[in-house]
Amino acid sequence: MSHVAVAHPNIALAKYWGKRDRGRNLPAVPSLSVTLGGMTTTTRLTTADVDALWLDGTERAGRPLERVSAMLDLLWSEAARAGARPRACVESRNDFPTAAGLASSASAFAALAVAGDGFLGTALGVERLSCIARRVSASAGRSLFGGFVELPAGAPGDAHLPAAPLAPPEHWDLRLVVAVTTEGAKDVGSTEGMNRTTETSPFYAAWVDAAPALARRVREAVVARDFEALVAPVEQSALAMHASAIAADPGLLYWNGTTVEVLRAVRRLRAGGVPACFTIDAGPHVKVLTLPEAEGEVTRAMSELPGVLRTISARPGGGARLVEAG
Ligand code: 2P0
Repeated sequence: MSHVAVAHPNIALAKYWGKRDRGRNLPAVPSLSVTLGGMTTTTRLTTADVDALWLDGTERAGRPLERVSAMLDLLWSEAARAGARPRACVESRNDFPTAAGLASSASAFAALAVAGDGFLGTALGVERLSCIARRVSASAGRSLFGGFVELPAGAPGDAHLPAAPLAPPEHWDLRLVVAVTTEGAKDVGSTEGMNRTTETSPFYAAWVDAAPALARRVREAVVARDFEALVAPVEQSALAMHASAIAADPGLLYWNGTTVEVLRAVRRLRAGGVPACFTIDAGPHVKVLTLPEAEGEVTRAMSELPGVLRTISARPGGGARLVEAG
């Protein structure tokens, strides 16, 4: 038995940062993302005696394998299947660099949800798969769907909280240029970073208060395909998220010097009439949103900045899907 699924990373225009309920992994704030085409995680499940995990050709044990087994267990129990869950050898590959800050956990767990559902024969449907992926890694719940996707905040005790598609990839040909500012993994992962922010940042409550209105403004701009209206709430969502993280104890400094130079360069471009705005995740890279006619100029401007190692370009893409079953 072998089942293969593919999924793509997503980038949040309105950020998720903080959990309402850690056990159920419910986000404290609503988020809105765009699923990216081009970059792909491919995940194959085959029958095995015990669960095993291979990431980009290297066998992994410990926490990564535990999360994989936990997701397969969730699929099995969600489908109320009796008996022992079949064990799987999971082989997952990314065709994009993990260190590029492109949320490889989102595409990884979205692909695993779909491949696992096929492998186990649980036939749960995309909404329940999104809910299960979200429980393992909240941003993964969004990568089940293509195009523009929303994940609401959870209410305490929520059992069912999937992401939902807002508009297909064809809705708006936004372009994303990633300015890569370092090679290598970040110091503090997203889960640990957001939990530390929740527990210790005096600005966490202000972030949770501000986030819903920002997400609403991002949503309106996306629905109207209004780039000018998108700029302010996208940048404020990223900056407010980072402000809350920077004020944690000890403060989370995801940025490096080049990050700040890129932010300034984006604003210079915009002052010169170029449609461009930035967002930043839990790492030092800057993701620049733009429109097709300005993509070349934005890419050139980013590439010329000292400290920018390279750029990666992306555009809206499709949701997770099974590509092989048998
Ligand atoms: C986002 N990030 O909305 C935000 C912005 C990072 C910064 O979702 O703890 O790996 O597994 O639910 O989904 C990354 O966090 O966190 C993330 P968990 P996840 O894209």
